[in-house]
Amino acid sequence: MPTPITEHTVPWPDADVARFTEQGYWAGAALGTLLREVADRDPGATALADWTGLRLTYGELADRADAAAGRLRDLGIAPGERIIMQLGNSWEFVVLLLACLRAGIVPVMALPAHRRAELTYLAVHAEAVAIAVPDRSRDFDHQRLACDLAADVRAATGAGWRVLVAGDDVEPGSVDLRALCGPPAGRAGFDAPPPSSRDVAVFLLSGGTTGMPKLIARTHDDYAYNARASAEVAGITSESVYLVSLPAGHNFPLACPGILGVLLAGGRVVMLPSPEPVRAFATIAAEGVTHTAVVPAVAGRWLERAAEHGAGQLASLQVVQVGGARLADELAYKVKPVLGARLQQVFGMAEGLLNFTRLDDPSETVCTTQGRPLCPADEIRIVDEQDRDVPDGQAGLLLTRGPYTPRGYYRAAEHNARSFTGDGWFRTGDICLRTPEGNLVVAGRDKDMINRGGEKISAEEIENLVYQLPSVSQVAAVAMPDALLGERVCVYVVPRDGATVTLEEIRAQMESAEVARFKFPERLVVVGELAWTKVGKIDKKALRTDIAGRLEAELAGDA
Ligand code: OOB
Repeated sequence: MPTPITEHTVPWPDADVARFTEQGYWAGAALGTLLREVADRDPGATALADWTGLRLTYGELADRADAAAGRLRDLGIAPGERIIMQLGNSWEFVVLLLACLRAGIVPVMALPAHRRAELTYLAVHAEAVAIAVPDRSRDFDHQRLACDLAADVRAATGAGWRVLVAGDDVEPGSVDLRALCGPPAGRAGFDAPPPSSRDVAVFLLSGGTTGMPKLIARTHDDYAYNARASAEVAGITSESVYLVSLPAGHNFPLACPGILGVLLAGGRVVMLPSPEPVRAFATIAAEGVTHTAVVPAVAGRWLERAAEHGAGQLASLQVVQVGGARLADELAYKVKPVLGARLQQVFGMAEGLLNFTRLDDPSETVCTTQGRPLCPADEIRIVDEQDRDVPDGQAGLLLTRGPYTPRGYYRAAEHNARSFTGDGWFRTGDICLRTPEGNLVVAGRDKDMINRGGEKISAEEIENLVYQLPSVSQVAAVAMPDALLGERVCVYVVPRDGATVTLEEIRAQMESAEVARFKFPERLVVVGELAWTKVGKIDKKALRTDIAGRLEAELAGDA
Protein backbone atom coordinates (compact mmCIF):
# COMPACT_ATOMS: atom_id res chain seq x y z
CA MET A 1 0.00 0.00 0.00
CA PRO A 2 1.34 3.47 -0.85
CA THR A 3 2.03 5.73 2.11
CA PRO A 4 -0.86 8.10 2.96
CA ILE A 5 -0.13 11.48 1.37
CA THR A 6 -0.51 13.35 4.63
CA GLU A 7 2.57 11.66 6.07
CA HIS A 8 4.77 13.75 3.78
CA THR A 9 2.92 17.02 3.27
CA VAL A 10 3.40 20.23 5.24
CA PRO A 11 0.02 21.65 6.27
CA TRP A 12 -0.78 25.32 6.68
CA PRO A 13 -0.92 26.34 10.36
CA ASP A 14 -4.39 26.08 11.92
CA ALA A 15 -4.70 29.85 12.31
CA ASP A 16 -4.15 30.29 8.55
CA VAL A 17 -6.65 27.57 7.73
CA ALA A 18 -9.23 29.39 9.84
CA ARG A 19 -8.36 32.77 8.30
CA PHE A 20 -8.41 31.59 4.65
CA THR A 21 -11.72 29.84 5.25
CA GLU A 22 -13.29 32.75 7.08
CA GLN A 23 -12.15 35.22 4.42
CA GLY A 24 -13.76 33.03 1.78
CA TYR A 25 -10.64 32.08 -0.15
CA TRP A 26 -11.11 28.44 0.71
CA ALA A 27 -14.57 27.33 -0.29
CA GLY A 28 -14.56 24.10 1.69
CA ALA A 29 -15.60 21.99 -1.31
CA ALA A 30 -13.75 19.47 -3.46
CA LEU A 31 -13.02 20.48 -7.05
CA GLY A 32 -15.13 17.63 -8.41
CA THR A 33 -18.13 18.84 -6.42
CA LEU A 34 -17.67 22.43 -7.59
CA LEU A 35 -17.44 21.30 -11.22
CA ARG A 36 -20.56 19.12 -10.89
CA GLU A 37 -22.46 22.17 -9.58
CA VAL A 38 -21.43 24.18 -12.66
CA ALA A 39 -22.53 21.33 -14.94
CA ASP A 40 -25.90 21.04 -13.24
CA ARG A 41 -26.58 24.75 -13.74
CA ASP A 42 -26.27 24.58 -17.55
CA PRO A 43 -25.79 20.98 -18.67
CA GLY A 44 -26.39 21.76 -22.35
CA ALA A 45 -23.58 24.34 -22.71
CA THR A 46 -20.44 23.18 -24.53
CA ALA A 47 -17.64 22.54 -22.05
CA LEU A 48 -14.93 21.00 -24.18
CA ALA A 49 -13.84 20.83 -27.80
CA ASP A 50 -10.78 18.95 -28.93
CA TRP A 51 -8.79 18.83 -32.13
CA THR A 52 -10.14 15.38 -33.03
CA GLY A 53 -13.57 16.96 -33.43
CA LEU A 54 -15.01 15.62 -30.17
CA ARG A 55 -17.25 18.07 -28.33
CA LEU A 56 -18.76 17.55 -24.92
CA THR A 57 -21.46 19.50 -23.13
CA TYR A 58 -21.15 20.17 -19.40
CA GLY A 59 -23.68 17.42 -18.75
CA GLU A 60 -21.77 14.92 -20.87
CA LEU A 61 -18.42 15.89 -19.38
CA ALA A 62 -19.66 15.59 -15.80
CA ASP A 63 -21.35 12.25 -16.54
CA ARG A 64 -18.21 10.91 -18.17
CA ALA A 65 -16.11 12.09 -15.24
CA ASP A 66 -18.44 10.29 -12.83
CA ALA A 67 -18.46 7.14 -14.93
CA ALA A 68 -14.67 7.22 -15.24
CA ALA A 69 -14.35 7.71 -11.46
CA GLY A 70 -16.37 4.52 -11.03
CA ARG A 71 -14.24 2.65 -13.55
CA LEU A 72 -11.04 3.74 -11.83
CA ARG A 73 -12.47 2.38 -8.60
CA ASP A 74 -13.36 -0.87 -10.39
CA LEU A 75 -9.71 -1.13 -11.45
CA GLY A 76 -8.82 -1.07 -7.78
CA ILE A 77 -7.41 2.47 -7.68
CA ALA A 78 -8.42 3.87 -4.30
CA PRO A 79 -8.91 7.45 -3.06
CA GLY A 80 -5.57 9.00 -2.08
CA GLU A 81 -3.61 6.80 -4.51
CA ARG A 82 -1.47 8.45 -7.17
CA ILE A 83 -1.61 8.12 -10.92
CA ILE A 84 1.00 9.60 -13.25
CA MET A 85 -0.70 11.67 -15.95
CA GLN A 86 1.37 11.94 -19.10
CA LEU A 87 -1.32 12.66 -21.65
CA GLY A 88 -1.12 15.13 -24.49
CA ASN A 89 -3.64 17.94 -24.88
CA SER A 90 -6.71 15.86 -25.57
CA TRP A 91 -10.24 15.36 -24.28
CA GLU A 92 -9.07 12.27 -22.38
CA PHE A 93 -6.79 14.51 -20.32
CA VAL A 94 -9.77 16.55 -19.14
CA VAL A 95 -12.10 13.63 -18.45
CA LEU A 96 -9.43 11.67 -16.56
CA LEU A 97 -8.44 14.75 -14.55
CA LEU A 98 -12.04 15.40 -13.51
CA ALA A 99 -12.56 11.71 -12.72
CA CYS A 100 -9.53 11.76 -10.42
CA LEU A 101 -10.70 14.94 -8.71
CA ARG A 102 -14.11 13.39 -8.20
CA ALA A 103 -12.75 10.12 -6.84
CA GLY A 104 -9.97 11.65 -4.73
CA ILE A 105 -7.30 9.91 -6.81
CA VAL A 106 -4.31 12.22 -7.15
CA PRO A 107 -2.85 12.87 -10.61
CA VAL A 108 0.89 13.53 -10.81
CA MET A 109 1.34 16.03 -13.65
CA ALA A 110 4.19 14.66 -15.75
CA LEU A 111 5.06 16.37 -19.03
CA PRO A 112 4.73 14.70 -22.44
CA ALA A 113 8.48 15.20 -22.94
CA HIS A 114 9.41 13.18 -19.87
CA ARG A 115 11.14 9.88 -20.46
CA ARG A 116 12.16 6.87 -18.41
CA ALA A 117 14.40 8.79 -15.99
CA GLU A 118 11.75 11.31 -14.94
CA LEU A 119 8.86 8.83 -14.98
CA THR A 120 10.75 6.29 -12.87
CA TYR A 121 11.57 8.97 -10.35
CA LEU A 122 7.92 10.12 -10.21
CA ALA A 123 6.66 6.55 -9.91
CA VAL A 124 8.94 5.86 -6.97
CA HIS A 125 8.71 9.22 -5.23
CA ALA A 126 4.92 9.52 -5.45
CA GLU A 127 4.45 5.74 -5.03
CA ALA A 128 2.13 5.85 -8.02
CA VAL A 129 -0.05 2.84 -8.80
CA ALA A 130 -0.81 3.68 -12.44
CA ILE A 131 0.22 5.76 -15.41
CA ALA A 132 -1.90 7.31 -18.18
CA VAL A 133 -0.19 7.84 -21.54
CA PRO A 134 -1.05 8.22 -25.22
CA ASP A 135 -0.22 5.16 -27.34
CA ARG A 136 2.32 7.15 -29.32
CA SER A 137 3.03 10.77 -29.87
CA ARG A 138 5.56 12.47 -32.11
CA ASP A 139 6.96 9.07 -33.03
CA PHE A 140 7.58 8.11 -29.45
CA ASP A 141 6.06 4.87 -28.18
CA HIS A 142 4.72 5.98 -24.80
CA GLN A 143 2.85 2.75 -24.29
CA ARG A 144 6.02 0.69 -24.65
CA LEU A 145 7.84 2.78 -22.06
CA ALA A 146 4.87 2.74 -19.68
CA CYS A 147 4.64 -1.07 -19.93
CA ASP A 148 8.38 -1.40 -19.28
CA LEU A 149 8.01 0.83 -16.27
CA ALA A 150 5.10 -1.21 -15.00
CA ALA A 151 7.18 -4.38 -15.36
CA ASP A 152 10.05 -2.74 -13.41
CA VAL A 153 7.72 -1.67 -10.61
CA ARG A 154 6.07 -5.08 -10.42
CA ALA A 155 9.48 -6.75 -10.29
CA ALA A 156 10.76 -4.40 -7.60
CA THR A 157 7.71 -4.20 -5.36
CA GLY A 158 5.37 -6.98 -6.42
CA ALA A 159 2.64 -4.35 -6.63
CA GLY A 160 0.11 -4.43 -9.44
CA TRP A 161 0.57 -1.48 -11.73
CA ARG A 162 -1.91 -0.20 -14.28
CA VAL A 163 -1.09 1.27 -17.66
CA LEU A 164 -3.93 3.38 -19.10
CA VAL A 165 -3.55 4.12 -22.80
CA ALA A 166 -5.30 6.71 -24.96
CA GLY A 167 -5.20 5.81 -28.66
CA ASP A 168 -6.13 3.27 -31.31
CA ASP A 169 -3.36 0.89 -30.42
CA VAL A 170 -4.06 -0.35 -26.90
CA GLU A 171 -2.06 -3.50 -26.18
CA PRO A 172 -3.54 -6.45 -24.31
CA GLY A 173 -2.84 -5.87 -20.65
CA SER A 174 -3.22 -2.08 -20.92
CA VAL A 175 -6.45 -0.31 -20.00
CA ASP A 176 -8.28 1.40 -22.87
CA LEU A 177 -8.48 4.98 -21.65
CA ARG A 178 -10.94 6.09 -24.32
CA ALA A 179 -13.37 3.45 -23.12
CA LEU A 180 -12.67 4.36 -19.50
CA CYS A 181 -13.41 8.01 -20.30
CA GLY A 182 -16.38 7.15 -22.52
CA PRO A 183 -20.05 7.82 -21.83
CA PRO A 184 -21.69 5.99 -18.91
CA ALA A 185 -23.10 2.59 -19.77
CA GLY A 186 -26.26 3.03 -17.73
CA ARG A 187 -27.41 5.73 -15.38
CA ALA A 188 -24.63 8.18 -14.65
CA GLY A 189 -23.44 8.87 -11.13
CA PHE A 190 -20.65 8.06 -8.75
CA ASP A 191 -21.91 7.45 -5.28
CA ALA A 192 -18.73 7.56 -3.19
CA PRO A 193 -18.33 10.62 -0.96
CA PRO A 194 -16.10 13.37 -2.39
CA PRO A 195 -12.63 13.90 -0.92
CA SER A 196 -12.20 16.50 1.78
CA SER A 197 -11.47 20.00 0.49
CA ARG A 198 -8.28 19.88 2.56
CA ASP A 199 -7.05 16.77 0.74
CA VAL A 200 -4.43 16.91 -1.98
CA ALA A 201 -6.09 17.37 -5.39
CA VAL A 202 -3.07 17.25 -7.72
CA PHE A 203 0.69 16.96 -7.61
CA LEU A 204 2.44 19.60 -9.73
CA LEU A 205 6.13 19.44 -10.57
CA SER A 206 8.49 22.17 -9.46
CA GLY A 207 10.69 23.97 -11.95
CA GLY A 208 13.45 22.23 -10.08
CA THR A 209 16.83 23.41 -8.95
CA THR A 210 17.83 20.05 -7.53
CA GLY A 211 18.46 16.74 -9.26
CA MET A 212 14.86 15.90 -10.01
CA PRO A 213 11.68 18.00 -9.88
CA LYS A 214 10.05 18.28 -6.47
CA LEU A 215 6.38 17.40 -6.08
CA ILE A 216 4.01 20.14 -4.99
CA ALA A 217 0.88 18.94 -3.27
CA ARG A 218 -1.97 21.30 -4.13
CA THR A 219 -5.16 20.86 -2.12
CA HIS A 220 -8.73 21.13 -3.40
CA ASP A 221 -9.24 24.31 -1.36
CA ASP A 222 -6.07 26.03 -2.50
CA TYR A 223 -6.22 24.94 -6.14
CA ALA A 224 -9.91 25.78 -6.52
CA TYR A 225 -9.14 29.28 -5.25
CA ASN A 226 -6.14 29.50 -7.60
CA ALA A 227 -8.34 28.61 -10.59
CA ARG A 228 -11.43 30.63 -9.62
CA ALA A 229 -9.60 33.84 -8.76
CA SER A 230 -7.40 33.57 -11.88
CA ALA A 231 -10.53 33.23 -14.01
CA GLU A 232 -11.89 36.39 -12.47
CA VAL A 233 -8.73 38.39 -13.00
CA ALA A 234 -8.51 37.21 -16.64
CA GLY A 235 -12.12 38.24 -17.29
CA ILE A 236 -13.39 34.70 -17.90
CA THR A 237 -17.19 34.25 -18.03
CA SER A 238 -19.53 31.54 -19.32
CA GLU A 239 -19.14 33.22 -22.73
CA SER A 240 -15.38 32.74 -22.80
CA VAL A 241 -13.60 30.27 -25.07
CA TYR A 242 -10.12 29.34 -23.82
CA LEU A 243 -7.47 27.70 -25.99
CA VAL A 244 -5.04 25.25 -24.34
CA SER A 245 -1.94 24.83 -26.47
CA LEU A 246 0.84 24.64 -23.85
CA PRO A 247 1.28 21.20 -22.24
CA ALA A 248 -1.90 20.90 -20.16
CA GLY A 249 -0.15 19.48 -17.09
CA HIS A 250 1.63 22.79 -16.48
CA ASN A 251 0.07 24.92 -13.78
CA PHE A 252 -0.41 27.84 -16.19
CA PRO A 253 -2.79 26.15 -18.71
CA LEU A 254 -4.18 23.89 -16.00
CA ALA A 255 -5.40 26.41 -13.44
CA CYS A 256 -4.26 30.03 -14.04
CA PRO A 257 -7.13 30.10 -15.07
CA GLY A 258 -6.52 27.34 -17.58
CA ILE A 259 -8.77 24.32 -17.89
CA LEU A 260 -10.03 24.33 -14.31
CA GLY A 261 -10.67 28.07 -14.04
CA VAL A 262 -12.57 28.16 -17.31
CA LEU A 263 -14.69 25.13 -16.42
CA LEU A 264 -15.48 26.56 -12.97
CA ALA A 265 -16.75 29.71 -14.73
CA GLY A 266 -18.90 27.74 -17.19
CA GLY A 267 -16.78 28.70 -20.23
CA ARG A 268 -15.51 26.50 -23.04
CA VAL A 269 -12.12 24.78 -23.21
CA VAL A 270 -10.52 24.05 -26.60
CA MET A 271 -7.59 21.59 -26.63
CA LEU A 272 -4.85 21.75 -29.26
CA PRO A 273 -1.72 19.56 -29.20
CA SER A 274 0.74 22.41 -29.81
CA PRO A 275 0.91 26.20 -30.16
CA GLU A 276 2.23 26.01 -33.74
CA PRO A 277 0.84 29.28 -35.19
CA VAL A 278 -0.83 28.13 -38.43
CA ARG A 279 -2.99 25.59 -36.69
CA ALA A 280 -3.48 27.71 -33.57
CA PHE A 281 -4.72 30.67 -35.62
CA ALA A 282 -7.10 28.46 -37.63
CA THR A 283 -8.48 27.02 -34.37
CA ILE A 284 -8.88 30.47 -32.83
CA ALA A 285 -10.94 31.49 -35.89
CA ALA A 286 -12.99 28.28 -36.05
CA GLU A 287 -13.82 28.16 -32.33
CA GLY A 288 -14.09 31.88 -31.64
CA VAL A 289 -11.36 31.68 -29.00
CA THR A 290 -11.42 34.66 -26.61
CA HIS A 291 -8.57 33.79 -24.20
CA THR A 292 -5.35 31.84 -24.29
CA ALA A 293 -2.06 31.40 -22.44
CA VAL A 294 1.38 31.23 -24.04
CA VAL A 295 5.02 31.48 -23.06
CA PRO A 296 7.13 34.37 -24.45
CA ALA A 297 8.76 32.12 -27.08
CA VAL A 298 5.33 31.26 -28.47
CA ALA A 299 4.17 34.88 -28.25
CA GLY A 300 7.18 35.76 -30.38
CA ARG A 301 6.27 33.20 -33.05
CA TRP A 302 2.63 34.30 -33.06
CA LEU A 303 3.66 37.94 -33.41
CA GLU A 304 5.89 37.11 -36.39
CA ARG A 305 3.22 35.06 -38.09
CA ALA A 306 0.51 37.69 -37.52
CA ALA A 307 2.78 40.47 -38.72
CA GLU A 308 3.47 38.54 -41.96
CA HIS A 309 0.04 37.13 -42.68
CA GLY A 310 -2.27 39.53 -40.90
CA ALA A 311 -4.28 38.91 -37.76
CA GLY A 312 -7.61 38.40 -39.55
CA GLN A 313 -8.10 34.99 -37.96
CA LEU A 314 -7.66 36.43 -34.48
CA ALA A 315 -10.68 38.74 -34.44
CA SER A 316 -12.34 36.91 -31.52
CA LEU A 317 -9.24 37.00 -29.31
CA GLN A 318 -9.64 39.32 -26.31
CA VAL A 319 -6.86 38.39 -23.90
CA VAL A 320 -3.48 36.76 -24.45
CA GLN A 321 -1.79 35.75 -21.22
CA VAL A 322 1.99 35.52 -21.40
CA GLY A 323 4.04 33.94 -18.62
CA GLY A 324 6.52 31.25 -17.66
CA ALA A 325 9.55 33.38 -18.47
CA ARG A 326 10.33 37.08 -18.73
CA LEU A 327 8.58 38.73 -21.68
CA ALA A 328 10.79 41.40 -23.24
CA ASP A 329 9.18 44.83 -23.04
CA GLU A 330 9.59 45.30 -26.84
CA LEU A 331 7.54 42.17 -27.53
CA ALA A 332 4.98 43.14 -24.91
CA TYR A 333 4.32 46.45 -26.65
CA LYS A 334 3.58 44.60 -29.92
CA VAL A 335 0.89 42.26 -28.58
CA LYS A 336 -2.06 44.66 -28.72
CA PRO A 337 -1.31 46.25 -32.10
CA VAL A 338 -0.27 43.03 -33.86
CA LEU A 339 -2.53 40.38 -32.32
CA GLY A 340 -5.40 42.76 -31.60
CA ALA A 341 -5.86 41.34 -28.09
CA ARG A 342 -5.05 42.65 -24.65
CA LEU A 343 -1.89 41.38 -23.03
CA GLN A 344 -1.94 39.98 -19.51
CA GLN A 345 1.47 39.18 -18.06
CA VAL A 346 1.48 36.27 -15.64
CA PHE A 347 4.39 35.67 -13.31
CA GLY A 348 3.56 32.46 -11.56
CA MET A 349 4.99 29.27 -10.18
CA ALA A 350 3.76 25.75 -9.55
CA GLU A 351 4.58 26.37 -5.88
CA GLY A 352 1.68 28.81 -5.68
CA LEU A 353 2.02 32.58 -5.90
CA LEU A 354 0.58 34.11 -9.07
CA ASN A 355 1.02 37.69 -10.22
CA PHE A 356 -1.07 39.19 -12.99
CA THR A 357 -1.20 42.53 -14.69
CA ARG A 358 -4.85 43.60 -14.56
CA LEU A 359 -6.94 44.06 -17.68
CA ASP A 360 -7.58 47.72 -16.88
CA ASP A 361 -3.95 48.57 -16.04
CA PRO A 362 -2.32 51.31 -18.12
CA SER A 363 -0.39 49.99 -21.10
CA GLU A 364 2.95 50.86 -19.51
CA THR A 365 2.20 48.68 -16.47
CA VAL A 366 1.01 45.81 -18.67
CA CYS A 367 4.07 45.98 -20.91
CA THR A 368 6.84 46.64 -18.41
CA THR A 369 5.85 44.76 -15.24
CA GLN A 370 4.91 41.20 -14.37
CA GLY A 371 1.90 42.28 -12.37
CA ARG A 372 0.89 41.95 -8.76
CA PRO A 373 -0.33 39.12 -6.53
CA LEU A 374 -3.67 37.52 -7.26
CA CYS A 375 -4.98 37.41 -3.72
CA PRO A 376 -5.29 40.15 -1.09
CA ALA A 377 -3.99 37.56 1.41
CA ASP A 378 -0.82 36.89 -0.61
CA GLU A 379 2.16 38.15 1.37
CA ILE A 380 5.25 39.34 -0.46
CA ARG A 381 8.70 40.27 0.80
CA ILE A 382 11.72 41.38 -1.18
CA VAL A 383 14.88 40.82 0.83
CA ASP A 384 18.64 40.90 0.66
CA GLU A 385 20.98 37.95 1.26
CA GLN A 386 20.47 38.30 5.02
CA ASP A 387 16.67 38.19 4.68
CA ARG A 388 16.41 41.93 5.45
CA ASP A 389 13.67 43.78 3.55
CA VAL A 390 14.91 46.09 0.79
CA PRO A 391 13.10 49.29 -0.16
CA ASP A 392 10.68 49.46 -3.12
CA GLY A 393 12.47 49.93 -6.41
CA GLN A 394 15.45 47.92 -5.27
CA ALA A 395 15.97 44.38 -6.56
CA GLY A 396 16.05 41.55 -4.05
CA LEU A 397 14.96 37.99 -3.42
CA LEU A 398 11.24 37.37 -3.54
CA LEU A 399 9.66 35.52 -0.61
CA THR A 400 5.98 34.70 -0.34
CA ARG A 401 3.24 33.13 1.77
CA GLY A 402 -0.43 32.83 1.12
CA PRO A 403 -3.62 30.82 0.74
CA TYR A 404 -2.52 28.90 -2.35
CA THR A 405 1.22 28.62 -1.66
CA PRO A 406 1.83 25.34 0.22
CA ARG A 407 4.31 25.39 3.11
CA GLY A 408 6.62 22.70 1.81
CA TYR A 409 7.38 20.31 -1.03
CA TYR A 410 6.11 16.78 -0.76
CA ARG A 411 8.44 14.34 0.98
CA ALA A 412 11.40 16.70 0.96
CA ALA A 413 12.10 17.71 4.55
CA GLU A 414 15.75 18.51 3.98
CA HIS A 415 15.10 20.59 0.89
CA ASN A 416 12.22 22.37 2.62
CA ALA A 417 14.53 23.60 5.33
CA ARG A 418 16.37 25.56 2.62
CA SER A 419 13.42 26.57 0.42
CA PHE A 420 11.21 27.85 3.23
CA THR A 421 12.00 30.16 6.14
CA GLY A 422 11.22 29.06 9.69
CA ASP A 423 7.98 31.03 9.58
CA GLY A 424 6.75 29.51 6.35
CA TRP A 425 7.88 31.94 3.65
CA PHE A 426 8.68 30.26 0.34
CA ARG A 427 11.99 31.35 -1.18
CA THR A 428 11.00 31.70 -4.85
CA GLY A 429 14.60 32.14 -6.03
CA ASP A 430 13.40 35.00 -8.24
CA ILE A 431 15.03 38.40 -8.07
CA CYS A 432 12.38 41.08 -8.29
CA LEU A 433 11.74 44.69 -7.55
CA ARG A 434 8.47 46.30 -6.59
CA THR A 435 7.28 49.47 -8.27
CA PRO A 436 5.61 52.22 -6.20
CA GLU A 437 2.24 50.94 -7.51
CA GLY A 438 2.98 47.50 -6.08
CA ASN A 439 3.73 45.70 -9.32
CA LEU A 440 6.62 43.28 -9.55
CA VAL A 441 9.35 43.36 -12.17
CA VAL A 442 11.36 40.16 -12.53
CA ALA A 443 15.00 41.22 -12.75
CA GLY A 444 16.76 37.86 -12.64
CA ARG A 445 17.02 34.79 -10.48
CA ASP A 446 19.10 33.32 -7.74
CA LYS A 447 18.43 29.68 -8.50
CA ASP A 448 20.53 27.28 -10.46
CA MET A 449 18.09 26.62 -13.24
CA ILE A 450 17.79 27.20 -16.96
CA ASN A 451 14.47 28.51 -18.30
CA ARG A 452 14.27 27.17 -21.85
CA GLY A 453 11.19 28.74 -23.38
CA GLY A 454 9.28 28.28 -20.11
CA GLU A 455 10.53 24.72 -19.46
CA LYS A 456 12.64 24.74 -16.32
CA ILE A 457 15.82 22.67 -16.28
CA SER A 458 17.88 22.03 -13.17
CA ALA A 459 21.58 22.73 -13.77
CA GLU A 460 22.45 20.17 -11.12
CA GLU A 461 20.54 17.44 -12.93
CA ILE A 462 22.43 18.13 -16.16
CA GLU A 463 25.77 18.28 -14.37
CA ASN A 464 25.13 14.93 -12.65
CA LEU A 465 24.48 13.33 -16.02
CA VAL A 466 27.53 14.87 -17.70
CA TYR A 467 29.74 13.75 -14.78
CA GLN A 468 28.98 10.17 -15.76
CA LEU A 469 31.22 10.57 -18.80
CA PRO A 470 34.70 9.28 -17.88
CA SER A 471 36.34 12.01 -19.96
CA VAL A 472 34.84 14.79 -17.82
CA SER A 473 36.74 16.21 -14.89
CA GLN A 474 34.49 19.20 -14.09
CA VAL A 475 31.25 20.49 -15.52
CA ALA A 476 28.95 23.47 -15.04
CA ALA A 477 25.60 23.90 -16.80
CA VAL A 478 24.47 27.48 -17.38
CA ALA A 479 21.85 29.38 -19.34
CA MET A 480 22.95 30.90 -22.63
CA PRO A 481 20.83 33.66 -24.13
CA ASP A 482 18.74 32.71 -27.14
CA ALA A 483 16.64 34.92 -29.38
CA LEU A 484 13.95 32.28 -29.87
CA LEU A 485 13.64 30.50 -26.53
CA GLY A 486 15.09 33.08 -24.14
CA GLU A 487 17.62 30.59 -22.81
CA ARG A 488 19.20 27.28 -23.77
CA VAL A 489 21.47 24.89 -21.89
CA CYS A 490 25.21 25.42 -22.30
CA VAL A 491 27.77 23.23 -20.54
CA TYR A 492 31.27 24.25 -19.61
CA VAL A 493 33.53 21.23 -19.29
CA VAL A 494 37.07 20.71 -18.06
CA PRO A 495 38.18 17.38 -19.59
CA ARG A 496 40.38 14.95 -17.74
CA ASP A 497 44.07 15.10 -18.65
CA GLY A 498 44.56 14.09 -22.26
CA ALA A 499 40.84 13.40 -22.82
CA THR A 500 38.53 15.09 -25.31
CA VAL A 501 34.83 15.77 -24.89
CA THR A 502 32.29 16.58 -27.62
CA LEU A 503 28.74 17.86 -27.54
CA GLU A 504 27.66 14.72 -29.42
CA GLU A 505 29.05 12.51 -26.64
CA ILE A 506 27.27 14.55 -24.04
CA ARG A 507 23.99 14.36 -25.91
CA ALA A 508 24.46 10.63 -26.42
CA GLN A 509 24.95 10.32 -22.68
CA MET A 510 21.65 12.14 -22.06
CA GLU A 511 19.98 9.91 -24.61
CA SER A 512 21.18 6.75 -22.91
CA ALA A 513 20.14 8.13 -19.52
CA GLU A 514 16.64 8.51 -21.07
CA VAL A 515 15.85 12.02 -19.88
CA ALA A 516 13.53 14.50 -21.59
CA ARG A 517 15.01 15.91 -24.78
CA PHE A 518 14.42 19.56 -23.85
CA LYS A 519 17.15 19.15 -21.22
CA PHE A 520 19.87 18.14 -23.69
CA PRO A 521 22.72 20.69 -23.73
CA GLU A 522 22.89 22.64 -26.98
CA ARG A 523 26.34 24.06 -26.63
CA LEU A 524 29.63 22.91 -25.17
CA VAL A 525 32.53 25.12 -24.15
CA VAL A 526 35.70 23.20 -23.33
CA VAL A 527 37.94 25.08 -20.90
CA GLY A 528 41.15 24.50 -18.99
CA GLU A 529 39.53 25.58 -15.74
CA LEU A 530 36.20 26.91 -14.49
CA ALA A 531 35.64 30.31 -12.88
CA TRP A 532 35.38 30.13 -9.08
CA THR A 533 33.95 32.53 -6.53
CA LYS A 534 35.83 33.62 -3.42
CA VAL A 535 33.89 31.11 -1.32
CA GLY A 536 34.95 28.27 -3.58
CA LYS A 537 31.78 27.78 -5.61
CA ILE A 538 31.69 27.64 -9.39
CA ASP A 539 31.06 31.20 -10.56
CA LYS A 540 28.02 30.66 -12.76
CA LYS A 541 27.49 34.36 -13.22
CA ALA A 542 30.93 34.67 -14.78
CA LEU A 543 30.19 31.69 -17.03
CA ARG A 544 26.87 33.18 -18.14
CA THR A 545 28.63 36.42 -18.97
CA ASP A 546 31.32 34.47 -20.81
CA ILE A 547 28.90 32.55 -23.03
CA ALA A 548 26.86 35.68 -23.74
CA GLY A 549 30.09 37.40 -24.81
CA ARG A 550 31.08 34.49 -27.06
CA LEU A 551 27.68 34.50 -28.75
CA GLU A 552 27.81 38.23 -29.30
CA ALA A 553 31.29 38.01 -30.79
CA GLU A 554 30.12 35.23 -33.12
CA LEU A 555 27.16 37.31 -34.25
CA ALA A 556 29.39 40.30 -34.87
CA GLY A 557 31.81 38.06 -36.75
CA ASP A 558 29.00 36.77 -38.97
CA ALA A 559 27.76 40.25 -39.84
C1 OOB B 1 5.38 28.97 -14.28
O1 OOB B 1 5.59 28.05 -13.31
P1 OOB B 1 6.90 27.17 -13.12
O2 OOB B 1 6.74 26.49 -11.83
O3 OOB B 1 7.15 26.35 -14.34
O4 OOB B 1 8.12 28.17 -13.04
C2 OOB B 1 8.17 29.20 -12.09
C3 OOB B 1 9.31 30.13 -12.39
C4 OOB B 1 9.29 31.40 -11.57
O5 OOB B 1 9.81 31.21 -10.29
C5 OOB B 1 10.14 32.31 -12.44
O6 OOB B 1 11.49 32.01 -12.28
C6 OOB B 1 9.73 31.92 -13.83
O7 OOB B 1 9.27 30.58 -13.74
N1 OOB B 1 8.63 32.75 -14.36
C7 OOB B 1 8.78 34.01 -14.86
C8 OOB B 1 7.51 34.43 -15.27
N2 OOB B 1 6.63 33.43 -15.03
C9 OOB B 1 7.34 32.43 -14.47
N3 OOB B 1 9.88 34.79 -14.95
C10 OOB B 1 9.68 36.03 -15.50
N4 OOB B 1 8.50 36.49 -15.92
C11 OOB B 1 7.38 35.73 -15.83
N5 OOB B 1 6.19 36.22 -16.27
O8 OOB B 1 6.23 29.29 -15.07
C12 OOB B 1 4.02 29.58 -14.30
C13 OOB B 1 3.03 29.11 -13.44
C14 OOB B 1 1.77 29.68 -13.47
C15 OOB B 1 1.50 30.71 -14.33
C16 OOB B 1 2.48 31.17 -15.18
C17 OOB B 1 3.74 30.62 -15.16
